[in-house]
Amino acid sequence: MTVDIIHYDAIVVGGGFGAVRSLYNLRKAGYNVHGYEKGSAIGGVWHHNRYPGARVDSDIPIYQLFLEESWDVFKFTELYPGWKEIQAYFKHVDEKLQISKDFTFNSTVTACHWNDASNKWTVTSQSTDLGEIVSTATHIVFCTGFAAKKIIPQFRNQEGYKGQWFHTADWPWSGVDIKGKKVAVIGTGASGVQLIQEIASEVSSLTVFQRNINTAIPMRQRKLTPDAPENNKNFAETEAAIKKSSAGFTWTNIPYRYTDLMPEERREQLAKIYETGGLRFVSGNFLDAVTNKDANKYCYEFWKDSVRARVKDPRKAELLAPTQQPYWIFTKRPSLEQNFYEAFNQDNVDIVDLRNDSIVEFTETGIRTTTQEFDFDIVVFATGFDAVTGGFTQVDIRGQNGLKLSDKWKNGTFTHLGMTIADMPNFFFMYGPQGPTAFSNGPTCTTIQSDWALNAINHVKKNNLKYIVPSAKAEQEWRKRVNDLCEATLFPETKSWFMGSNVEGKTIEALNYIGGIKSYVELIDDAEKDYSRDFILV
Ligand code: N01
Repeated sequence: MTVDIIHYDAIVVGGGFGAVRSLYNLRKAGYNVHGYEKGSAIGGVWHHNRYPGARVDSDIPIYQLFLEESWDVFKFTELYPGWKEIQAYFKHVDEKLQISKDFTFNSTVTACHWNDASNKWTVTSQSTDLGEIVSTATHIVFCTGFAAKKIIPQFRNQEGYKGQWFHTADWPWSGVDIKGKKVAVIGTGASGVQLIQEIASEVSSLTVFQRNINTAIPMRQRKLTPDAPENNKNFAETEAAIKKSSAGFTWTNIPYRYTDLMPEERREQLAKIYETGGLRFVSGNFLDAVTNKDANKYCYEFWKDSVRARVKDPRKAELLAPTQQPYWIFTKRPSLEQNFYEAFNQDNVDIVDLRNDSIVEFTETGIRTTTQEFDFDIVVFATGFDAVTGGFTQVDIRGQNGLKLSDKWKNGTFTHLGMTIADMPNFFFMYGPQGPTAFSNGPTCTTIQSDWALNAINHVKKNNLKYIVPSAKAEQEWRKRVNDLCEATLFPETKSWFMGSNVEGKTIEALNYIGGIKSYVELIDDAEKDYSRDFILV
């Protein structure tokens, strides 16, 4: 039996903010577009990350789709909504915009191959319901986000462990009964922090395996009523503000360098942003907080003193906020926390310092370290992701002349504008490598990038082109720009997923554009004024 292969003008891969906006944009512009998503509904990371306590750390009103048609109708109940509310929001968006009707869910894209003769992409996906699905497309809009490939470290005898275990990004839909259980959490990134503070009071014991500290910042969560200003902002003003921002927020930075201020002014400025809460303390800090070591040390000292005042046991306090600054603050992603540090004041919560006591192996009943043995009912891997590039290289993507993307990026990532790739015609991606990604919230970054992709696709159509693809030169220049910007900061000195250094063997490089949203918007706007400058148009 032969099955007809369906051809689309564009295929969208993924189901999060970027995919929803891209699909909606393209459909509205008259394209025949279809989406494939591994999960059973739209939502992206919010569909997959359902661990207890998972919540966003960008505040309302900015953490939503900037589509007029869906704006102002959904009223959030918290400034920083949890995963259930964000899933409900996506459901609302779906009812309003009918996104799902153009999606195949439970379907993981495994290959995208460009055909040089037909100038089409062949997309293969594996569906849990329908088996292998093959379709073709003129354009691909790849929206798998930066956290599509989990890291589950392999310890000796892990398979011999008889208890339950999960990665945070794979929390069972049916939930996990953690009440009264002995639980281990490995990892103290954003996922670990959120999980730990949420479950600490429910479990009988919680053992946190910490390798590096998280310099977590107070979230200062609050409830929102439907009438709250955050639920009723002017749509156009908010969108305009985020596009001129540094990190996709509506607030402005401290307009001073550390060196511009007197000691008492420094403290006053820091205290103000710390008290307001949220990521202001991270990306709205002194202008030189990640370039000037003295400024950075000052911020660390401020943060450390604040945390230590909250943790009663001096041993735990020293592990959570060490006297000696362990790395440049802000060069690993700080989380927002609610009662994370107070959780360690409970007798049932303890920390194992993996820098002095490493995990030797799993046993049938738990974990053995160099100095201790533990029994656990549940082990949670809050161990993060092969971030930013892993979601691309785990798919068999092949461009012109059969070039495999994973080969092309073997010794370093090359893109143009963090949205297009030489040798990969009509291929657009967002919230991925060399874009603002880690230094922007998702809705902001994907709003800007999906609109740019739409314009490029329109350009191809309007000019009767077969394809658009960046030149190798443009790509080399963009890579240099991204890496030069990062080199001028303290980021390269820290091991983190920002630099690819959380994955053994991965190239250490700047994976994100660090120049801020405003300058990024200027650069990509400029690029579309004359595509022929940096792109090959055929
Ligand atoms: O992952 P991570 P994440 N043995 O990579 C440790 C976003 N996010 O899922 O620091 C022992 O940050 C690792 O230790 P170290 C957000 O952008 C957002 O938490 O490498 N430990 C680290 O502590 C975030 O940055 C939200 O020394 C091991 C942890 O595991 C990004 O996603 C919520 C280990 C991994 O931390 C990733 O966050 C959640 C090993 N072998 C996530 N391997 C919100 O919106 C790793 N670790 C709030």
